Amino acid sequence: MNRSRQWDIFCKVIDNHGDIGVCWRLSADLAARGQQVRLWVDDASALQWMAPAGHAGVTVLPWLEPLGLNILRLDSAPCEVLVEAFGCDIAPEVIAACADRQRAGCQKPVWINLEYLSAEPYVERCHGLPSPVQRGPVAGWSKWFFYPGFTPGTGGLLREPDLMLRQANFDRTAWLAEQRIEWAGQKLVSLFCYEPPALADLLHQYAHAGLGRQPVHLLVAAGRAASAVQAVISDQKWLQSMSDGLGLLSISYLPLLSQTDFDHLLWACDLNFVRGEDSVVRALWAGKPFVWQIYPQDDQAHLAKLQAFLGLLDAPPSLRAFHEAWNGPQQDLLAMDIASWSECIRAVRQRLLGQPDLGTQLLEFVAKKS
Ligand code: TRH
Repeated sequence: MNRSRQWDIFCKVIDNHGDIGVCWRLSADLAARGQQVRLWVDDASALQWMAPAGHAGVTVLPWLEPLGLNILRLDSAPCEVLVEAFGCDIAPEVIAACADRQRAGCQKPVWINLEYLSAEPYVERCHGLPSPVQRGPVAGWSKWFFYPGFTPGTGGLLREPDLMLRQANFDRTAWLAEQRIEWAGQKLVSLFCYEPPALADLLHQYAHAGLGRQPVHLLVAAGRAASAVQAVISDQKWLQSMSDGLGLLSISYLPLLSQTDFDHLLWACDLNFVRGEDSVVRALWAGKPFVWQIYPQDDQAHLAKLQAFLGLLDAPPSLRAFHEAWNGPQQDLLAMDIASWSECIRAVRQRLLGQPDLGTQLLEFVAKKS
């Protein structure tokens, strides 16, 4: 059923790293399962640090308009599966090339519209539905909506087959030494966020009270998280509130890590702050307590998405309240009840591990629709 197929995955980078992060992870996962993948992306620059070694079976191609000579690759290895990530419209030349090949007697490709992740109920309703193409060279074909998700009625979550084994064999002390992170046994907390208004309060809490009264070593991700922390600790008003310097808090600023090392970071920490679509799933698999800063949308649609996610977690009241504060306009945070958060995340992880992952489900879906 899972014979090797030629996949063409299309990705437009809107902002941040989630679009390319998900598309790369999916490409690498499919290739590791014996599939051939061409990843067409309009801005591949982040792959230099996210996936410096590339992956056998994945070819990254620039998605420029028009596609020019690269389109010829579709002749040498015709497309069998088209994946349009997050509603990006696939280049018309590609569709035209697929139509030509079908007229020449080839099978039409399975066309997948890979959607954003949400725990909201519409996901189960819409997963797997067809969207007939009305016009153009492929009128009458269907695109299939494929929704990642957290319940058995959805497309599942990206989870490489060897992930749990790698995690079980992970050596935190060795990894920290490799990263040249000086660690003297403090609680390790990773921070990957946008600019949460409550960040100043979080740093204040850690400096004064640590985490459960123990010193905290904060590992700050490169980019917006690092800039946000630096903005807080260089603020005069904040500094004045810190009579003892940083007290129980120490900070390391990380370089941009590969996706593999980003996972290692989440496995190494006692608490993870993550953001966006991809890192929240990785935090779930890490199985450590975490706090999610959801990607904010102008129409506030993210707030319903956040509530649905907290419902899915069956989050204890303190985890719910903390998320609301971390994602809201307020500046004050509440206490962190790490023990109950750990229990909650471990239970969800266990449940999710019992469901088929996204790569497995996608392969089955494509085999059925071929
Ligand atoms: O970067 P993000 O905020 O991306 C966002 C969200 O996905 C959002 O839902 C989407 O709509 C928007 O992009 C367009 O967060 P996310 O999704 O966690 O993606 C970050 C990726 O970067 C993830 O694959 C992990 C990776 N990463 C590394 O590989 N190394 C690093 O050092 C860091 C900080 C991140």
